[in-house]
Amino acid sequence: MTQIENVVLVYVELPDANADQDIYELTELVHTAQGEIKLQCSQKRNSIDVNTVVGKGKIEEIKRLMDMMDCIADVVIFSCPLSATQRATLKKQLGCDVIDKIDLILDIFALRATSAEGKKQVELAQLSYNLATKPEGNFSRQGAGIGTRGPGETKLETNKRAARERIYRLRCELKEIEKHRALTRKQRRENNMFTVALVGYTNAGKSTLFNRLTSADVYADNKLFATLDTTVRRLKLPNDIEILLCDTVGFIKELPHMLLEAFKSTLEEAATADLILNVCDASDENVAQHIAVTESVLAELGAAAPVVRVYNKCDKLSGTASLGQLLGENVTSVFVSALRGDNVELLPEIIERYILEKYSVVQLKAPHAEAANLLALLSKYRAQCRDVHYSDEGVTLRAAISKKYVSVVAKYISF
Ligand SMILES: Nc1nc2c(ncn2[C@@H]2O[C@H](COP(=O)(O)OP(=O)(O)OP(=O)(O)O)[C@@H](O)[C@H]2O)c(=O)[nH]1
Ligand SMILES: [Mg+2]
Repeated sequence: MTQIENVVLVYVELPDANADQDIYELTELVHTAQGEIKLQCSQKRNSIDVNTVVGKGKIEEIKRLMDMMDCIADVVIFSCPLSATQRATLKKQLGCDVIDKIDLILDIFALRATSAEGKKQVELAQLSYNLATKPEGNFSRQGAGIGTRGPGETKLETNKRAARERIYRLRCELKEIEKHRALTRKQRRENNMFTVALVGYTNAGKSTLFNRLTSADVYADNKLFATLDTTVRRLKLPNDIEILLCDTVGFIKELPHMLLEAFKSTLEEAATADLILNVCDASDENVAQHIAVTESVLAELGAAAPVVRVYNKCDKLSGTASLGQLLGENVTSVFVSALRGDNVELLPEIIERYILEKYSVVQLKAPHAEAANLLALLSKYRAQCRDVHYSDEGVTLRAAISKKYVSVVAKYISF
């Protein structure tokens, strides 16, 4: 059982920041990491101080407030990334462990990781971040709270040399897992499976939608980063074409680069999908930013597939004012409530429309003498076959075949 920690939150408001939104998101992150905010301070600044992040006077004020507090703070969390120097200085001046938002996000990922691959990916990201930003001797917090936990509540390696060795080992192990994953992806492609990925900001409702579409039982919760591992399930479309639907890890603003790196192979599922459903929470006033973050991460991952925007949680929508501008954009969009099921049935139809741009669904018929030839052609050109019937006259079936190859079976098409 993880202990609740007392947290002091320090928000640095830089020009162009949206303070309310940033603080709300940070607060949610702290709660998700099982921290309780005892004190919250902020300062507007044009730039970050190289030693103390905020001004010296502000640090003294925070220290004073901390001393006045009844209960002792376990950790001070800064909203901006901290350098090794800043960490050392702040720890000394505040007399308390100091971490940043990236440590916090990594910590949540560590709490969430369940699969062997997920755990290795998170540990790799944590150790890489520690090596890059933490001074020796202050490499990790001394206690056992937010920012010190490795996946599965193991303690993270705190010795730099040992951490480097561990990173090397983790990279090797992940490379092996990635080989297997790449093979599965290749097999899927060879089987001509069309892949659709549910992608989007954390807590948008991807897993809820995934479960509703595929009758799966993926963990969905009102917590940030409920999902870390990609889950793939088959989904049958109205025309009987089968596709693979993937549920993926959620994104967040300023997603730590180490995490993107470490999760590259998992995220590859999204990046290599044939169609991407960008699921967003339409009832969140920051929906525009959430969409932009998701689409920029996808671009960074090199995803080239068309994107359909799925505006979820429409049951909570009171006015569409904040959505007006987005809806003017030239992107296919659909409004659903994954929780209630409203409009969810439209999604298979929309997916099918995209597939039918690439595939033709044809009814085929061949006499017995040519049946083997037809089936061999369909297999060679990786068509999906349905309703195969043998009768006295021969074989009839329905096939979804890539438009590129439909001419190959043209003589067998029957109407
Ligand atoms: N009101 C409402 N709540 C929803 C809807 N869809 C999902 N939720 C709730 O939103 C919360 C997050 O849902 P998840 O499905 O876990 O979201 P996710 O996008 O998979 O989140 P991560 O895995 O953390 O990225 C849960 O509490 C869901 O019950 C919806 O259509 N309406
Ligand atoms: Mg999820």
